[in-house]
Amino acid sequence: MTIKDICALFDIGGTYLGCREIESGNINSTFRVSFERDGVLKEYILQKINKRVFKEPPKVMDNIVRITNHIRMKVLKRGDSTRTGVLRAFYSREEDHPYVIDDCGEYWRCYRYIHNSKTYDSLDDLEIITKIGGAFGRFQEDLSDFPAKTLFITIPNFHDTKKRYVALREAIEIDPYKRVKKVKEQISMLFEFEKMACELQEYLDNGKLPYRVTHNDTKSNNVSIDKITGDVLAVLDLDTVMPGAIAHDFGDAIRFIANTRKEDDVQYELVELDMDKYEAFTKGFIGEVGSVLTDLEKKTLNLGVFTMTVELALRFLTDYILGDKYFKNNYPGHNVDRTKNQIALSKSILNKFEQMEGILKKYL
Ligand code: GN1
Ligand code: MG
Repeated sequence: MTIKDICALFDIGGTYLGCREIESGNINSTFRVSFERDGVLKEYILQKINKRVFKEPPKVMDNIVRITNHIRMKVLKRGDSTRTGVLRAFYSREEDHPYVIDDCGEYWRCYRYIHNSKTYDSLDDLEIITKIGGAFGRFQEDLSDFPAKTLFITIPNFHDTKKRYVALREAIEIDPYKRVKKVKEQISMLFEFEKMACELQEYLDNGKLPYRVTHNDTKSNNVSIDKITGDVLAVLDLDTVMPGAIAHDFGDAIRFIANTRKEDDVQYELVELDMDKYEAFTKGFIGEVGSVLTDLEKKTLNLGVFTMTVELALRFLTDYILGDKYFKNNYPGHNVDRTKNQIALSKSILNKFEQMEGILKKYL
């Protein structure tokens, strides 16, 4: 089936004009498609849901519909006009569900494209970083009364760092592609980080930290920004919204946004935590969600930054050892380069930990 055929299965009208693939995201395939209706250009985001990663796409979509309805209700209550871009999924033309299935059994979803919006794979504008921090903080706030337990777990143990270590150990044991010998140095570094990186999960396991509804993939490119005003339009990519720790969201965002280099940059010696960006994000995030945090949540936010960085290094390395089946790779060894980058960032975070604590205190 062509993209045009798939679009025809959704309840959207008009004449199909064309599509182009959007090369962002390491998991799903995304297309921007254009239609013309009554002389007006209509654009949509069409996404094929990666079934290897998300085993039950209908349940992923069910989570998304419930979450976006909840947020929309909050937006309306606030009368907040700048936040009207909450994602809205189109339904199938024939059936009563917000996805369609193509002739290969693949699941597709379709969202309205948010006009005059952009997303940032990297950015230096501190004001916009603060707004992105605010968007993720507000997301937490808006969902703080959503019944977390009713959400479907789209990827089991997604941010369970202890289990990520177990997975690495198992991969090393099997070593199906004889790759372990090439990454000995990275493996031993990650084991050095293990104790501290597993502390957060300990707090969750023993009930000292609450499970909240978290986004779990808080990269800057998952926030849609108004091209002209720089205001936040919507939080995107809700596939991994599940119960988790606030520190996961804070940590993952800082890991991505405040890295002086991109996530897969190979100039590892230039990889550092940018403290201005750290502060800009923290200011926005805490400003929106600070009032709901428990003492231990506040105390573990920076631990989350370290944890999420180490955890992603673990995931990239485990995927490499097991044959690069999970993340999209642009070239052989891409996952190793990503691992080295995240290890370099983890070291920088440790070096700057006290400084981070000082800044965080200012906003709590
Ligand atoms: C994946 O596909 P994307 O870029 O939204 C991954 C995240 C990682 C990220 C690293 C479902 O996200 O957990 O942090 O790559 N998503 C999933 O770039 O595994
Ligand atoms: Mg994602």
